[in-house]
Amino acid sequence: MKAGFVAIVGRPNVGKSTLLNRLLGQKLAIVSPKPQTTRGRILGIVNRPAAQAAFLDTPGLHTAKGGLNARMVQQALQTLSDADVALFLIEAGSPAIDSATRKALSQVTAARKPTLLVINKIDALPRTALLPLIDRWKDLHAWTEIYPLSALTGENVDGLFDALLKYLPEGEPMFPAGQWTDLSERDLCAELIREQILRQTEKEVPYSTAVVVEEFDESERAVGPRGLVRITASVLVERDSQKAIVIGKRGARLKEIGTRARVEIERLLGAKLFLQLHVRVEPGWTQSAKGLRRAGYEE
Ligand SMILES: Nc1nc2c(ncn2[C@@H]2O[C@H](COP(=O)(O)OP(=O)(O)OP(=O)(O)O)[C@@H](O)[C@H]2O)c(=O)[nH]1
Ligand SMILES: [Mg+2]
Repeated sequence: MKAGFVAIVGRPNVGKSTLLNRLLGQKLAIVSPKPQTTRGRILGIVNRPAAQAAFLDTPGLHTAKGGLNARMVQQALQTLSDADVALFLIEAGSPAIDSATRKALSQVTAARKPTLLVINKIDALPRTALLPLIDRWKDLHAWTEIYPLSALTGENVDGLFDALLKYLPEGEPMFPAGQWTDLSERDLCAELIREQILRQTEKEVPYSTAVVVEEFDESERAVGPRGLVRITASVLVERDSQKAIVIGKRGARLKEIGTRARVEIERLLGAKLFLQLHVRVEPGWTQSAKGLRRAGYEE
């Protein structure tokens, strides 16, 4: 029996969360076209007949100047140092290796873990471009393996799982067979609401927004054929102008955010959802310890 932790690390937006969801075969981590979507460590457990791999999705490694962003990078590096194996994700077709990428690489080197280089998004690359890309990357670190795949289409993802099994330690499963994550339904729901805000707002608004579930009422969850869950959530922003954007003209934006999040949450919970959203200004919450706590980002 093999069992261990696999950290998924890399620069923002390379597809780490998409890969986690693909490995799990269901949606756990939120995904968006904007960088810095993931804000914390996300555990997803995959069981196979003779193996348990506990994948840890992480926030993208970037240059952070304090506050929420520094906390995100810190969590990614901590997760990397706790893991047995690392997957360093890059995206095919990304331009020259810039200084931020070099820094991320040096952080992986410092962690001294067996590390596979995973080249994601090969669906978006002409096949002839892959070999030059591998050439450019192969000597930048002592990779245990180099693995091109597409997290979006699933191409080569099963092969990745088999490839990393050999680097997992021998051991009994760490989590019971039915467990797939350690996130509560409450936190998952907050994330699904935040995902819609990321997708439906622009500029700095996504980065100034947090979602806190204030009330999660399951008293009618077992009632009727599908049951009902009632959620009241606060959307935190940093400024009045951002509040106006999130609410939109006559509340249209907030309504759309709620409608789309509801579809996703009902799928997750297997119940009907009654969702109430309130927008609250919490000045500069991303920059202070107190603000981070209020937004649900405990130390
Ligand atoms: N074409 C293509 N797009 C992909 C692939 N994997 C992910 N994407 C897209 O890349 C964008 C970022 O994906 P995420 O999974 O959120 O990336 P991430 O690395 O988790 O990003 P952060 O959490 O911000 O660090 C999304 O628009 C995805 O749909 C892939 O294999 N091919
Ligand atoms: Mg992510």
